[in-house]
Order: sequence, then C-alpha cells, then structure tokens
Amino acid sequence: MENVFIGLGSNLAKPLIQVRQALAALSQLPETKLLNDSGYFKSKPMGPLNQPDYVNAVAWLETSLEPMILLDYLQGVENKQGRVRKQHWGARTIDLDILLYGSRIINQPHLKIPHRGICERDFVYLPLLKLLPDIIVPGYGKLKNVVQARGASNSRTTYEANYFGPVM
Ligand code: ROI
Repeated sequence: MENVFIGLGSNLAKPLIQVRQALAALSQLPETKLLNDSGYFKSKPMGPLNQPDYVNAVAWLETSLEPMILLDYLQGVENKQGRVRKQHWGARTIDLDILLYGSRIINQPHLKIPHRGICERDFVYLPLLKLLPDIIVPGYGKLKNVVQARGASNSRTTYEANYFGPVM
C-alpha cells in the first residue's frame, strides 16, 4: 500500500456537490482506502478569470493500485461526473490529479508525479499542508519550506470554507 494524495477541483454544476461526489467515488475504488480529506477550500480561478470560483480539496488515500491504473480510475470518475475537455485551463465539473504517489517520481507523457502544481498553487498546497504539515515532496523537500522560501503567502487567494448554508 502507498500513501497517495489526490487534488480535486470544480467550478461548475454545484462545485461542492461535485467534490463531495468525487470523494465518495474515491472511497469506493478497489484496493483503496480513503484515509482523510482536507475539507473544502474556495479559490479564485487560476488561468482565464472569466469563469466561476473553484472549490478545491485534497484526498489522502492508501492504495495498491499502480499509478497508471489509478489514473484510469480517476478519469472514469471525471467522465461519470460529466467532465468535458474544452478550453485549456477553462471551467470544469471535476478535475482529479494525482499529486503525490508515495515517494515515487514519475515522468511519463500523461503522468508527472509530483504534480507540478504542488509547490506553486495555493489551492493545492494549502489543503495538502492542512492534512500533513510536514509532508515531503520528493525532489523538493518539505513542502512548507518550499512554499515559505517562495514567499507565496502574499498572493494567496484560497480560503478554507465551511459550508453550513445552502449549497452553492
Ligand atoms: N484554479 C483554481 N482556483 N482551482 C483549480 O482547481 C483549477 N484547476 C485548473 C485551472 C484551470 C488551471 N485553474 C484552477 O485546472
């Protein structure tokens, strides 16, 4: 079994429900246990700004599915939730990315792990650091040190969100 972290993002078709539904789907994958999730974070779109705000989260899995097999399952979940690939960096119902797969470094055309966004995108590293403040990113070191060294908190647009009211 390996510890694996999945980034979730949605900004269409009731994003909170999309993220919840995807977490439920992850908990049902074969050879996999959903250990924890970060809770929900709201973020401004990175990329074209003429799209809705996002709900982002990170899931912590334990799995024995190999990375490419896991990737196939994630694409299955995306497709089931009506993901349509149109504009590059455009709006999406659900996006599932493998951020980390144990301590492995993978460089394949369709799968790069650690995910390039980990150290750069606050909607990825904030939920991840909430789950594991001392997490190490293979090839980079402690995530919190990398983020701190980049002085990234100035440009922060991601906030933890508690949803008690009506679902957005
Ligand atoms: N922006 C935010 N805030 N959250 C995302 O999950 C996200 N995903 C993307 C792009 C379009 C790059 N922007 C995003 O793929």
